[in-house]
This record gives sequence, structure tokens and C-alpha cells, in this order.
Amino acid sequence: MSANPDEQLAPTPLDPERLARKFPSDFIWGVATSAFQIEGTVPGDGRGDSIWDTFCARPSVILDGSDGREACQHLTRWEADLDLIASLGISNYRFSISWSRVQPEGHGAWNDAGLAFYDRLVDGMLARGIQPHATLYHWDLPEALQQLGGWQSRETVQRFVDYARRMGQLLGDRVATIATHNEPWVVATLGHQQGIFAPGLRDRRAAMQVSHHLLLSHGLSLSALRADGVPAKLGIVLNQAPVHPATALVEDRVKAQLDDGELVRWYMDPLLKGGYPQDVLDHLGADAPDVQSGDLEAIGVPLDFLGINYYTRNIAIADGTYDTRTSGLELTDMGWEVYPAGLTELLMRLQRDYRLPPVYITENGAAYADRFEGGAVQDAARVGYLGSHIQAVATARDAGVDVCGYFAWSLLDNFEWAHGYTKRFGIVHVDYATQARTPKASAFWYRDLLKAFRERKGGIVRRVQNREQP
Ligand code: IFM
Repeated sequence: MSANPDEQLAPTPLDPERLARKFPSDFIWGVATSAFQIEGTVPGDGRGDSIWDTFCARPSVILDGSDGREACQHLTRWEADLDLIASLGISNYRFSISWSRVQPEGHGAWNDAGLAFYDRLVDGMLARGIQPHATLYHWDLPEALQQLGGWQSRETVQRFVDYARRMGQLLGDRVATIATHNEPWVVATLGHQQGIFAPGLRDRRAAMQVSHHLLLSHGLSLSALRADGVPAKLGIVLNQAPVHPATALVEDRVKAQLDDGELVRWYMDPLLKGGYPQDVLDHLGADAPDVQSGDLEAIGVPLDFLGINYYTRNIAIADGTYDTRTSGLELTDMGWEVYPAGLTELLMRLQRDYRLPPVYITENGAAYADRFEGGAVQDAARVGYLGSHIQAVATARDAGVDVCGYFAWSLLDNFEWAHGYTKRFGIVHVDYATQARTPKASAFWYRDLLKAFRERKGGIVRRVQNREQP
């Protein structure tokens, strides 16, 4: 198998048996969701509002005017949802904990009903042979903390460490992994600079301070969880992509370098190289964050794993006019290019530039305008997307990148943030009127891949050998 990403532009075989043979026996396969996107609320459940509740209440910020109150009603349907995961032969489930469900104000009193929910959820997974993978923060800060300054305030860092430790006590000996943050770039940039996600600020200085506080809270939590003896593997999840200049013009190449700095190196460098990239600091000038003595050492604490979420490549163009519709590539319903070669390219680049811990692809998937017909969804495009990206992971592994697992995004159609319920990422269709779940063709294809993986003969048995622990 060639490690040349360009060769993946050719159509890839989707045959589950052929694909399954490309992965070692200890590779893990899963599906992912997040709390706000699926849980919904039940009156009297004791949960406090999060910044996403507040944000959704603003006019015109969510495409269909919806919010997270109904979502997939996972809060009451979680047992059937776990049965569904098990019935598809999926043995790893990545979920997130709603901070304001377990601690309504983000400090002070704990909500027993919320703690009990995650306690039962994790036991429910284990009873079904599903390994739990918990994420502590998937964007839903308790609104009460936002009122105190949110992630702009250094106080929130300590509140997060307290919350992480409580979750470590509750679940740390039963979950396989704990990720502190999901996609801190999104929280900082979309939430605080572009204002299109909660809390809806448009302030670059604030965004960069938030990014630093997110990373600091990650590092301090990891150290605290380790000091507490939590046995779960600990890490963080970043959204990453290769950034390609739209043209060979020097201004587009300069823009690509800067975009790469803000998306990839701004997060990877402090986590794995001990400092923020100088070119981005220079570009930010007075908007660079306040970094106190000892912060960078705290952020750089060793990771047990790094989660990478990949959906598409990024295109950089100095005048801001790039339109994916002119790319000639297949697009998903988000308007994102289907570009599996970018996943191989990204992984190989990270391997080259950093001493990586074991890597999991913690999210990968696609929204399509699925048609529910005759009681089924024939989502061949999603099967193609998943197959080509799983192949891209195999190619990166062959090139020596220690990718140990893959989680499809998402188990269920769900609340897609500013797009509301208009975009469907699930391998399982959700009828929001009835809450009926119907596995799509992609769910059956994934089930067949995992079955072939379990039963395969002559597959790879060794892991890649060149892992360098930090
Ligand atoms: O739905 C989101 C998820 O919450 C975070 N990563 C990207 C997904 C698709 O936009």
C-alpha cells in the first residue's frame, strides 16, 4: 500500500473484508456523540442552563430556530440507544458529559440526578460489552459560569479542574479514556471571535485568551486526574486539517501558513512542543493571550492519547472568496469537500512535526440530505465517505503513524449546532416527530466492517513499531 495521499483520489474499494484486513487486531472501532446534541432535557432533571441554551434563545442564530430541549431524547432513551450500538457490533462509544447537568452552576452543588445518569450510562455500556470514552467538555459551559466571565476568566480554569476531578472520581475507573476538551479551536474561534457559536462573541483578543485557558484547564486537569490515581487514559481532542493555498500566489501561500498556525500549530505546539508558534504570536500582536509563568509547563504535560477530528481539508485564500462549489470535488450537505487524502496528509504531517502519542480519530463522518423511503435510508454517499476515510487511516498507518482507533461521527442524526436539525450526520436516522431510530445503510456497512474485522484471517497482527512516547 502506498503512503502517497494522491493515490487515494482513485475510488477505494468499500468491501468490508478487504478494508478490515488493513487494521491490527487491537485497533478500536467506535461511534461518537455529544451531550447537548442528543440528550434533550426533562422538566425537573436538575440540569442548569448551558451557554448553548442561552445562545439558541437568541433570534436568528440557529438556522431552523431550534434548540437542544428535545434533541434525540437520549436522556430517557439511552438504554435503547446502547442496545442499538451493541446490536451493530460497535464496541466503543465516545460520549460527552454535560457539565451543567452534573453541576448546574459550574461550581458548588452537584446534581445527584445528573451524576446518576452518567453512572448508569457507563454501567450500561459495560454491561453490553461497550467500552466508554468520556469527553468532559463538548462546548456546553454552564451559563452561570459564563455570567462570571466564562472561559475568558482564569477562574473558570480552576472550576473545570474541580469538575474534571469529580468526574474522575465518579467514572475514572470504568471509562477507557477521558478527553478534557473537544475541539478547543471551535470554542475559541467560532464562539468568541466569529460569534457564530455560543457564547456568540466577536472579539479576537477574548478568543485567544479563551484558547489559552482551555489548554491550561486541560493540562491542569490531566495532572490532577493523574495525581488522583485515575486509571483511564487521558488526552484531548483537536479538530485538525491540512490547509491548502487556493492558488500558487504568494498571498494565498502566506494565508495558508497563517491559517495552519492558528488551527494546527496553535494547539499542537503548546501541547507537544512547549510553546505557542512565534509567527502566530507576531500576527496577533496585542491580541496574544496573557500567559503566566508555569502555564506552558502545565499545558505540556504528557498525553496518553491525542484525538483528531477530521472532516475535510481547509482552503486558504487571501481575499476570502474561495467557494467549495468550484472545486469540482464531491461535497457533503455541509458544503464541505470530500477529501480523504487530507486525512492521510494531516496524519503524516503531524507524525513528521511532533512526537505523537497514540492517536485516535475521534470524529469522522458526513452530513447528507438523506431520504427516508420505504422504512430505510440508502445513504451510499455516506458509505463512500466512511470507507474512503477509513482507507486513508490505513494508508497513514502503513506510513508509520500510530493510529489506534476510529470513531464515526455520529451514532444518531442530532442537533448540528448553528444548523439546528437541518443537517444529518447519523449512521442512524432519527425521526424527530416520533424519535424512532432507523439504522441507515451506512450503519449496516459499518456493522459488516466490524464483523469482518473480528473474524478476519490474515490481517495485520502487529501495531506500528515506531511509536515514540512523549
Ligand atoms: O457535530 C459536530 C461535533 O459536535 C463536533 N465536530 C464536528 C461535528 C460536525 O460538525
